[in-house]
Amino acid sequence: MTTIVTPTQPIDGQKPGTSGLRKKTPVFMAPGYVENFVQSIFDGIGGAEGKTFVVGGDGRYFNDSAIGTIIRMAAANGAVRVIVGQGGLLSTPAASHLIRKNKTDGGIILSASHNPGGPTADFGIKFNIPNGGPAPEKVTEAIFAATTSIRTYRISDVAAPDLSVLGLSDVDGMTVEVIDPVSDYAELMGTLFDFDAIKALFGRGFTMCFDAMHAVTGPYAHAILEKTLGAAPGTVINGVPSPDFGGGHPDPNPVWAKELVDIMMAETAPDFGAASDGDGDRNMIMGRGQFVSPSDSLAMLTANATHAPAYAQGLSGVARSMPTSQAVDRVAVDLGIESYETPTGWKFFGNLLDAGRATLCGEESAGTGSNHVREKDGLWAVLLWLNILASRDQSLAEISAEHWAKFGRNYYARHDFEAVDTARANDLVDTLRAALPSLVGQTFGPFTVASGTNFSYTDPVDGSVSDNQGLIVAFDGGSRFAVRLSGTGTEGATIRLYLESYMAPEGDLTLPVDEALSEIVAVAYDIIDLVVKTGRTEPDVVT
Ligand code: VG1
Ligand code: CO
Repeated sequence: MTTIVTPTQPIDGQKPGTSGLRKKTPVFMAPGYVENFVQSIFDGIGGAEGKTFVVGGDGRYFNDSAIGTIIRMAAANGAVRVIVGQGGLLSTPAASHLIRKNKTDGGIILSASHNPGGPTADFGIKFNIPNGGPAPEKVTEAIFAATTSIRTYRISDVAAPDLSVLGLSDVDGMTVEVIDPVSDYAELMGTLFDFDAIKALFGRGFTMCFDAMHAVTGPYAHAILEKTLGAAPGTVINGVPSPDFGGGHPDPNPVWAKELVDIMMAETAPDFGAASDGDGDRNMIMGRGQFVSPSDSLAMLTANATHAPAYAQGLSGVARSMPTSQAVDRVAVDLGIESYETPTGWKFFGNLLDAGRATLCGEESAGTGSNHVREKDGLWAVLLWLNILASRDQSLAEISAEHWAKFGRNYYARHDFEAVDTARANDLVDTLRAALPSLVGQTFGPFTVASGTNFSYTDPVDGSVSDNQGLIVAFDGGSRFAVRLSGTGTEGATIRLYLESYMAPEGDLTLPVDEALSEIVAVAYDIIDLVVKTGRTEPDVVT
């Protein structure tokens, strides 16, 4: 029954990236690593005394043990209550909802999202603030500063409770409440969407496949899609969370969700397909024989959101991350609403959502969400699509064809070059940045450079400035490419090259994406001097 004050030393590299601290699992499992970072979270937010936190994760290897440490440290730091998902499970959007619903002081979410899990794979910890969203930069900077000066951490010697048992227990005077991870979230979804219309859709014989990718959304999808909405048993595949995600990458894109892609491309494909990632905040949307790019999905959801009760009164505005295609901007113009372009990472949407300036937000990386929580939300996106399909009573193919016929089509792809030598990746970015002014006005193949931008964002709500958020080369006519380095990787540098080619409504709207992008890919590779700078000729992953 005592708090132990343990001496420690700062550990290098505990700097949160795009979405919290992500490292290889063995790094997190090293003595003192979790302890140092968690103590730094508490120190960085002005202490834990008297506070309440939500704690949960995506169930990956080391999730339960890290949660036990966090509970004992929260108690020793004077927290009064910790709400934790049964089995240590909480999807990221469900955690965001619980933080808001219970008016807590924030939450600690354990996940490396779409990265693989296991003893030699990836792990992550991030802190979310009381609005339910990822800590903004000023908070992550304070946490990082604390990691560089830490001298002690506090931990209780009382064991953490058994997380498989629902209910209340006491750890050194702090209440631990183990809750069902699904029920609050499922109830929230019921308030946003027309569940009766979706039930009727399934009642009409509509079929669907949801791939939970052995990750956290399995229990949520079973409860909502199959039990509540009446989707046929077996609609959810890979629905039992496993610590190593069945040995795969729980990344919902055509590369890693190949099982779903094969199902959706088969002659016997269901009407609708979807997948979510490790921690449940990403989504992939497919129709029969058709993949919908996340950027297009954001645009189509924005154009059709009023079909769902929560958005029936219209949207206040929409926000997308810089590399996300400009498709949604055209919809915003049509709707007469504001559109915002933010840096990569959900933390930049928080102020816009809190201020009521944006209702929907999205990223090209399969993230879409709304003001119902402060994280992107995979199942929410699936349910909004289902609500729209039910209400319009048209196929996804019909809806997307009509969309492109009205707005034109932003053909889009992202090329990732992984585990590039960090010095070479930095040199590529530095060289392009320096060349940006001189590119303007030059012609490359069919493209003339309209602008070259080192993207900087001034938050319209609090005025904070985030510089160096990626490089954009835009061409006359609306096509463009962007380059930035990943802030979630755990090995070397990952170069992300985002490619977008706009086709007006009178052009060919049904081209294969790689064909539509072939010229801009060649021009982009040439301008960034890819082969010379990296030694690579092919991307590792195309999404
Ligand atoms: C990636 C994506 C970004 C996303 C982030 C976290 O970041 O590009 O859009 O917000 O992952 O998503 P980066 O810095 O590697 O490009 V998740 O689902 O990991 O919480
Ligand atoms: Co994720």
